[in-house]
Amino acid sequence: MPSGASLFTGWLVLKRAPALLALVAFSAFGQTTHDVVIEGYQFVPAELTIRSGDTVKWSNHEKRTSHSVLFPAEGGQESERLFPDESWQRQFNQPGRYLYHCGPHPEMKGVIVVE
Ligand SMILES: [Cu+2]
Repeated sequence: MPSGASLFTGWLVLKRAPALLALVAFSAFGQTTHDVVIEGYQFVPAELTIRSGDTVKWSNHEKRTSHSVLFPAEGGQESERLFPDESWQRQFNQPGRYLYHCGPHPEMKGVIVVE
């Protein structure tokens, strides 16, 4: 990889896209938050890929059903029960596949892939 070429490309990005630069800086500090909606007894999206340091926020959009987010591989670590319009968030700092399901409804499954 010729370093001159990548330097040149980087310079172009810096010059042309301050908004993109801001986005990259935002990600570099691990402050990107991704949304997962809980609706119709489903996690949407069921599979989500994020970067190490990112945060995932689960929001319950049901009319009257409460849910939770439970990670069986981590000793059953579970969020508090989320009632309609409540949310819960977790930051992921280690790469891996984090399978989870809803505590009261184990058939509701999801996975967070941390790269
Ligand atoms: Cu549930």
